[in-house]
Amino acid sequence: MASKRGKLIVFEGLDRSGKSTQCERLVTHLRHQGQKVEHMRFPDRTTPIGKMISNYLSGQTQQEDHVIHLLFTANRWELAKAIESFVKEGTTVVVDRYYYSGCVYTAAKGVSGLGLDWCRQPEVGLPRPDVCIFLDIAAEEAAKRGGYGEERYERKEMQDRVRELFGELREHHDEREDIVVIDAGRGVEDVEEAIQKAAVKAWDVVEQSGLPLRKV
Ligand code: FDM
Ligand code: MG
Repeated sequence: MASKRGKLIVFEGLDRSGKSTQCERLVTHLRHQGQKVEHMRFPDRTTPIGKMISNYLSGQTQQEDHVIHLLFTANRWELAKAIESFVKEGTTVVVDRYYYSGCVYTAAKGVSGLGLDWCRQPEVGLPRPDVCIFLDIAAEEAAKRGGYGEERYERKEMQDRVRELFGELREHHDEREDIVVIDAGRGVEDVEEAIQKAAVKAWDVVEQSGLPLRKV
């Protein structure tokens, strides 16, 4: 059989929605099936830009809102070629947060001129996910899971707005066809099963259509 490209699978959701746990579970599951899988997360705090982002999130430094937005985007661009190469050589890339978070978290600040459309522009041209699995949970439910941490954005009002904006992205923007909503308020195993089903479906679409990796 001709060598197949890898898939680009993204997880999104509020803080404490279970993204990291479910990402790891899917990675493990796919590897057990014999797939080559690379696990990434954004922000990738290990690069120089990622360190600036991390310092901003922890409150150690301040950044102008456009600037931090563009740093988050730049952090994706610095790994865009790597993602493309992995996918091309047959490795599936599973990503914990991507440009959807980039758009909604900045837009949720409510700064004049920084709406979803503006926020999305610098993301245009990045590798486009084959599927974005959105783990849906209300901010109150998420907060019950051990509470939020100390980082910037980990506040109820911000999380509520983020959830609303994820909804807007799903309804009105080009992203909508990529996003699969999974009810993340259930037990870990149930959520995992729903994710695997969504992943298989997206996987089959790519295999059957021979769809190349697209761009945002
Ligand atoms: N975040 C994440 C953004 O504001 N923009 C982005 O582009 C990305 C990828 O950073 F509050 C926010 C979302 C979250 C914070 O993310 C740190 P993790 O997943 O909690 O490390
Ligand atoms: Mg966090």
